[in-house]
Amino acid sequence: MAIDRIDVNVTSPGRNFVTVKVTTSEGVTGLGDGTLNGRELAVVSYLRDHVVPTLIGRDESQIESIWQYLYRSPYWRRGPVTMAAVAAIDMALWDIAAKKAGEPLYKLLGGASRTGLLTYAHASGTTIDALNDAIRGYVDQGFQAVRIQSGVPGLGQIYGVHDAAPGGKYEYEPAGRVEARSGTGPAAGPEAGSAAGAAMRPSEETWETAAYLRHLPTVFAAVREEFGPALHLLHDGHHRMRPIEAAKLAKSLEPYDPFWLEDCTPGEDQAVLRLVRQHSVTPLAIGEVFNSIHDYQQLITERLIDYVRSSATHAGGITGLRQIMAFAAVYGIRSGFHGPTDVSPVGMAANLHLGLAIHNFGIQEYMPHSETTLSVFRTSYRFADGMLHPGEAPGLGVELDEEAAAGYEYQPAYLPVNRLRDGTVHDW
Ligand code: GCO
Ligand code: MG
Repeated sequence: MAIDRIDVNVTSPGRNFVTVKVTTSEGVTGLGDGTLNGRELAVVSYLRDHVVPTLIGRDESQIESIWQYLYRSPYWRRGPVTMAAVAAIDMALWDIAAKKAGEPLYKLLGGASRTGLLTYAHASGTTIDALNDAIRGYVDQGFQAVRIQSGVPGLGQIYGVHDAAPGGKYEYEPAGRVEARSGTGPAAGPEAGSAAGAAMRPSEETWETAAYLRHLPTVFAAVREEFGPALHLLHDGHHRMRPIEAAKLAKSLEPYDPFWLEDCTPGEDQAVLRLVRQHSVTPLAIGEVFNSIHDYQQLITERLIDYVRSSATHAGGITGLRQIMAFAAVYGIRSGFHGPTDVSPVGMAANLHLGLAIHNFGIQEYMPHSETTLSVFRTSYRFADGMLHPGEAPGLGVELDEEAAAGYEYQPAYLPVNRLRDGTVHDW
C-alpha cells in the first residue's frame, strides 16, 4: 500500500479552488483542499514542484509522519502557502484512511460528540432594512446564529456587505468574485504612479473607522429590537481597528449581547488584546489568517480569545487544526472554524468532521457554496434547523467531478484593497 499518484486540480466553478487527489496503489482515492484565496497558483506550484515528487511511493497510512515530514523537513516552516499545501495532502490522507475503514471520517477522530453543529450564516445589507431582510431570510431557513455586516453612512462599498438582488435570492460571494481588472483602472493611493504597467489590480474600497464605530452599535440595537434576545449575533471587524478603537467597539456592543466580535485588530500584535479584554466582556474570535498552533500560543495561554477561527484548509489540515484544538481545550477555548466559500466543499467537510468529534466545539461558519460549485463538488453534509452534519458517507464524503471541473478554467480574482480617505493602505 503506497501513494501511487497525486493530481492537483484547479477549477473555477463560480470561484477558484485547488484540490489534491491522492491515489493509492490499491486504487483508493482521497481529496484535500488547498485553496488560498487570491494566491491559488502559489499553492499549486508548491504542491506540484516541491511536495508531490517527495511523496510518491510512501505509505499513505502514515498520516502523522507525513505531516511532520512536510512541515519540518523543508526547513522553511509555516506560512499560508506552505500550510495550505500541507493541508491538502493531510486531508486527502485522512479521507483515504476513513474510506478504507468504510466509515465517515469523524468516527476515526473519536466519534460524534454531539448530534449536529450549531452554525452561523452571513447576513448583510447596505441599510438596516436591507440587513433585516437578509437576517429574516436566514431565520426562516432555521438559522439560530447570524453574522451581521452593514453599510456605513458616508462610506461606499464595504467588503462583505451586499444587498439581495431586486426580487432575487439573498446570495453573494464575499471573497473572490472581485475580478482582477486588466488595463488601467482608476489611479488610487500614493503608489498608483502611471497606470501604463498595471496589468491587473484588485478593486479598492474606502474606509473610515470613526464613522463605523459611530454606526455599528445602532445597527446592533435595531437588529436586537427586530429579532429579540435569542438570535445569536456575530460581527466581523476584519482587522480594521487600532487597539483602543477595538476596545471601544467591544464595549459599545455589550448591551446587545454579541456572540462574538471577530478580528477586531490585526492578528499579528497579540498583546493588544489585553487592552480589549480589560475594557469588555464581548467574546473575541481570531485566527482565519493564522496557519499553525504557534500563531495561537499567546492568544491561548493568556486566554485573550474565546474562539479559534482557523480552518482545516489554512491551518495544516485535520492534523494541524486538531493540534490547535487540543491546545485550546486546556484553556477552555472553543472552535469557530472558518467556513467561507473560499474554503472548498472538501475543506468544509474536513471542518465538519473535526467539529463533530472534538469536545471543545463552539460554532461553525457556513456560507453555502453556489449551485455551480456544488455541481462540481458533490457533498454529503446536510443542514437542518440551524445545524450542520457531515453525513455518513465513508471518508470526507465529498466527490470531485473532474469532467465538470475541467469546464471551469482558473480565473485571476483578488480580494479588494482597503484605503483610508487620504489613500493610506489600511488593514481590513
Ligand atoms: C469570514 C471572512 C471571509 C474572508 C475570506 C478571505 O469571516 O468568513 O472574513 O469572508 O475575508 O475568507 O479569503
Ligand atoms: Mg472573518
